[in-house]
Parts: sequence; C-alpha cells; structure tokens
Amino acid sequence: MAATFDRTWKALAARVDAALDRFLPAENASPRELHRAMRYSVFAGGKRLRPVLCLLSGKMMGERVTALLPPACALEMVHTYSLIHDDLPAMDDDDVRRGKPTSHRVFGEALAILSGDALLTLAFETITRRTKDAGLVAALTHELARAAGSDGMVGGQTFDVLSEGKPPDATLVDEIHRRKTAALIRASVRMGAMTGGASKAELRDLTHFGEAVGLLFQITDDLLDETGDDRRMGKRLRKDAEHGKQTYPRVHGVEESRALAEKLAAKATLALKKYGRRAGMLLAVPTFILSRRK
Ligand code: GRG
Repeated sequence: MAATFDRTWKALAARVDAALDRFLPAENASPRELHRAMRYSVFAGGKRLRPVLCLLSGKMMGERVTALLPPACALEMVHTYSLIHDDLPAMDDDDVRRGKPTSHRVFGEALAILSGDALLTLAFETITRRTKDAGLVAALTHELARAAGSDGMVGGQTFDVLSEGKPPDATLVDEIHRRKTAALIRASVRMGAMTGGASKAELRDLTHFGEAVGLLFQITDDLLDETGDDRRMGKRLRKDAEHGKQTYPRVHGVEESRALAEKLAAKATLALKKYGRRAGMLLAVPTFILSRRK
C-alpha cells in the first residue's frame, strides 16, 4: 500500500514538475537573473503536496490531469513564493530551504523579493491563460486569492510575526495555522474539485477534508520540529523557542498535539469515507501526513 502510494505520488509530482517547467519563463529569457531565481526555488525540491492534492481531488471528479495542471501549478507557485519571502532576513532569516541555500543567499535580497512577487503574479496568469471556461477562471482566481491573501496565508503570517514572544495561546495558534498553512491546502483540494465540476455536496465534503488535512499537516510539522531527527529541526526549533513562536506543542504539549493530529486524520478520512474507492488516494493522504518524517 505504502509503495503504491509512493509510486503514484511520484508520478503525479513528475507531471506537475514537467508542467511547471513549461509554464515558467525560460531561464535565458530576459531578465535572466529573475527567471533563474524563480526556477531555482521552484525546482529546489519539495513534496508538491498542494498540487498533488489538487490533482487527486480533480481526478476523484473524473477530470483529466491536463486540465488540472494549471491550477495545480499555480498553487505550487504561490507556495514557493511564500517560502522565499518567509526565509528573508526580515522574516525567519533562514539560510537553507529544501536542502539548498535560500534564494536571498544565492541571488541577494532584492532578487529574492522580486522572484517571489513574480511567482505570485505568474500563478494568476497561469490560471487565466490556461483555463478555457471563463466562469471557472473567475472561481479559481477568487479561491486562490482568498487563500493566499490577508484573510488566508498572508494574514496568518502577519499574526505569526506579531505574536512572537507572546505567551502560548491556544486560540492564537489555531488562528495562525488555519490561515498560514491550512487555507492554501484547503484551497488545493477545492480547486481540483471545482475544476472537475464537483457538486455542492461533494465540494462541501472535500472542503471538510481539506480543512482537516491542512491543520493536520501543520501540527505534524510542529511535531517534527519538536521531536524529529531531521537536521533542519535543531535550528528551526531553537529559532522557534528564541522567537517565542506559537506552535501546537508549545501550547498543548507533544502528547496532546499528537492526539489532536490523530483526531484530525480520522476526521479527514471520515469526510470522504462514503465515496469509497472513488476517493482513491485521497483517503490515504491523512495517514501519509501522520507518518511523514520531513
Ligand atoms: C511570507 C506571505 C508569506 C507567507 C509565509 C507558508 C509560510 C507562510 C511560511 C513557511 C514557513 C512554514 C514552515 C510554514 C508552515 C507551512 C509549511 C509546513 C510549509 C512547508 O511546506 P512543505 O513541507 O514544503 O509542503 P515543501 O518544500 O515540501 O514544498
């Protein structure tokens, strides 16, 4: 089961990578430094969680992968932009991302900021240029903008920055993680479903699934920071502690956070259980996230 899951995931991620390669400006197109920086971060590695979720929920609706690739790639562009900006000295000031030197360490701060800006913009260009149905273009644009903006990811990052050094607060950590991480993951599932023409009821169930998976992903990320043997962790954990970051284990403790993660995995699975085999690999995603090591 795990081997089949891995193989299918890799195959879908490879489709995403090939499409990203087509959708991104060529490295030798002017301005070269900007396009090199955009490509450097997009192809630095990464699990492709958001685009694969988009493909899986669209496939559940019977949609072709080719029609799902524009929104899937748009999600990865937005995600990559957020990582580039999050690593900047003004934010987390990180030297390594996806196992490689961060964008600003390689290209300088100005180019890192600009490549993030260009990726964010290209995400919307990709949807509008490569999706035929005008109604769907509007719906996908709205969905991605809401998830990425002040009501979603950027809002969550703002709360995160402003809450540094404050005492652990359960309501605050929930608010930060729902916006900063879960909003884009929820949108990933919804955008696949919308592209595949999901009914209202299907979209509602997939939204519940996406919400639970998004929060689950962030809690397991916090737990990996706290308990993981991964090299990135020592540094991140020290930083989180130094900056007084709001994390689940800091607020609830490791055991309770683990129990919460398991509860969310069960909730996500339950949301799609009635679809049985039709839900396909989506049903295995919560377990995959629970057991992830990086
Ligand atoms: C700067 C606007 C702005 C937003 C930043 C996503 C984010 C918001 C910051 C990244 C920092 C962080 C650790 C956030 C938690 C979400 C998370 C676990 C991101 C990493 O996502 P993965 O594990 O990364 O999917 P890969 O590299 O696999 O794509």
